[in-house]
Amino acid sequence: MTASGEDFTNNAKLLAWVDEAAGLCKPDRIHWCDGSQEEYDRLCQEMVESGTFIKLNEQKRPQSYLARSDPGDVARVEDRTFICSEKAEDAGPTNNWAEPADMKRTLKGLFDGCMRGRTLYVCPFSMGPLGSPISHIGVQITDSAYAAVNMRIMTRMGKKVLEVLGDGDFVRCLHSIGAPLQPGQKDVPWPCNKNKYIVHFPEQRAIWSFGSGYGGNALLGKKCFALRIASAMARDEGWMAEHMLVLGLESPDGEKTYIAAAFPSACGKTNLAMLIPPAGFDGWKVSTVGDDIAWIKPGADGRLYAINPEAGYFGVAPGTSMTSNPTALRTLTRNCLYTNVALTDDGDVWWEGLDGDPPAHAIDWRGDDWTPESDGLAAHPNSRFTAPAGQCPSIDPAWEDPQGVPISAFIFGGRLSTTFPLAFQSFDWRHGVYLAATMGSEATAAAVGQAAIRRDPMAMLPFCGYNMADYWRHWLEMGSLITQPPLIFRVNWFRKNENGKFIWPGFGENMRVLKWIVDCVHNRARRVESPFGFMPRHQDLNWRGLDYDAKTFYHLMTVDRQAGMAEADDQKKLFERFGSRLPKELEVQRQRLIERLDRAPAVWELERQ
Ligand code: TSX
Ligand code: MN
Repeated sequence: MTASGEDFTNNAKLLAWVDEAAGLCKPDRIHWCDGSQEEYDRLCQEMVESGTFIKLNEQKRPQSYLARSDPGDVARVEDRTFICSEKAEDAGPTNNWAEPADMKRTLKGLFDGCMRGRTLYVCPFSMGPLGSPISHIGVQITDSAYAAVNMRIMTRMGKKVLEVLGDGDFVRCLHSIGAPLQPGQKDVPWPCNKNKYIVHFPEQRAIWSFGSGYGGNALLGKKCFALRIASAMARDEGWMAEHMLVLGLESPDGEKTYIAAAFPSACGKTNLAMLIPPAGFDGWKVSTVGDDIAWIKPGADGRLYAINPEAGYFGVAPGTSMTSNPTALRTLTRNCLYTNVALTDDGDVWWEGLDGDPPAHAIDWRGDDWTPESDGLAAHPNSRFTAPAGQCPSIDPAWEDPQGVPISAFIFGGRLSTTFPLAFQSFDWRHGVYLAATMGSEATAAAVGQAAIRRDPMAMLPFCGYNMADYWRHWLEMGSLITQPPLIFRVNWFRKNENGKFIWPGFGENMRVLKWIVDCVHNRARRVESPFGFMPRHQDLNWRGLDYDAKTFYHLMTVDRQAGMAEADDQKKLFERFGSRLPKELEVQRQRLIERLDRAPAVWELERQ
């Protein structure tokens, strides 16, 4: 017996929307997801039978599965991602814009009959703990069972969400892989369409995604809803949707401090969220609230409170190891989904960077035989794990607190081999917003030794659902709205010396910087003023357990006047893209940096302060 929508909800808007979508997509069947373990297990089993999933060795990886995507469907597609606001200026120069009515016509053409021969799954989900005043509800319609089971890990999904929804409103998330089946046509393991569209209608709070089954293109609660649509909701409603990890730091005395941090891709965000304090930090505990997205609202006490809207980690697998992130590896021991990693002969998973010797033989992400002598990679560089957050050993006790956790500091960091020191604090909120807005990260260019800075303001460049200049204005306004704004810091774990070697050991040693930030929060840190911001001296950090001399540290903290000027000059190109929409305050801050550098020696040395 198949249940109909009325067995799940009386929400007239939802029933009407599902009817409308089904009328357009013309699926063979409709399945309302109840979110139960039985349903999850059944969908996984059906995907094993259809060839989409491979069940991993039950002894080595209990209740875990591997999927291999189509080689043309391996990542988010930024050039196919659109923000369809009524006015092009409201999407801004950093987003692709299309006229909403035009785009709707195009999409309706593509979605017409796109689910023939398939099942339409209705997945009601909550971003954030059920019933939290910071949470919001979405419903994803999808013809991908892979998306449905991933959504069950990444969000709170199913019947219980509909009870909370009642007759309220929700974000409409319509997804199709765009691969209808003719009667009798044999399916493939990863159906998708070459023609892809990831489309957001921020004013209607709606998402239409066509042609891809992968990651952020298909799990619409994550980047599409929790960042692009939510950032527009947050602007309208006075809160913040940010591309940030949230972690807790507990001192040996039990003093708890929460920090949120934004980094562009390839900076090791998940590693920082799950950091293990090094030797010399006995009694200190780091706990994980979230590794990717934070929804942040002002509380009655004038502080900002954050929740992690997600319920799982959709992390990059390659590079995850006992040295980079033992906590993640312990999270991955069971109940996980893997996409585009390698399969070993004993039914386990493997990826480049994992500890130990590579397997003598494996099946690579394309499904071909692989040995260490093979030319290509065994795991795709963007291969992923989907893991339930609740089984992370460092999960914070308050990670599902509906009130969220109070944020005391924001950290912004890029991957910068020159110019930027390890850590500094902004002079105030507005200077901090400027430091975040001008954040950049290096993408190694084709030319050898050349590294181009890609500006990635607040790590939101691909994820801001409206004009980035308006987003900066919103950040500036949030600072005046709250009486106890978090302190703002910039960090850079990636500065290199003349020999191209990393000066800072990174990873767990970053705890030394985090502790200084905690000391700043509680007004017990010594800081000195540099042209960039407030800095710690060597004696202001705890060096117990690490042999790191003052000379190397001061080298790491140097501010080169010429490099700083070149940076300030380059920032101008970013600001100019926004014309008159740029908040004046940001240009004021840039001028002030130039003035401070003008007054500084050619090489500003912390040592001399
Ligand atoms: O994740 C990283 N973090 C943050 C950890 C909490 N990575 C991994 C690269 C990003 C995906 C880092 N890589 C970090 C870092 O802090 N730092 C570096 C650079 C680095 C790489 C290797 C060494 C040191 C620094 N090795 C040795 O010093 C032996
Ligand atoms: Mn991310």
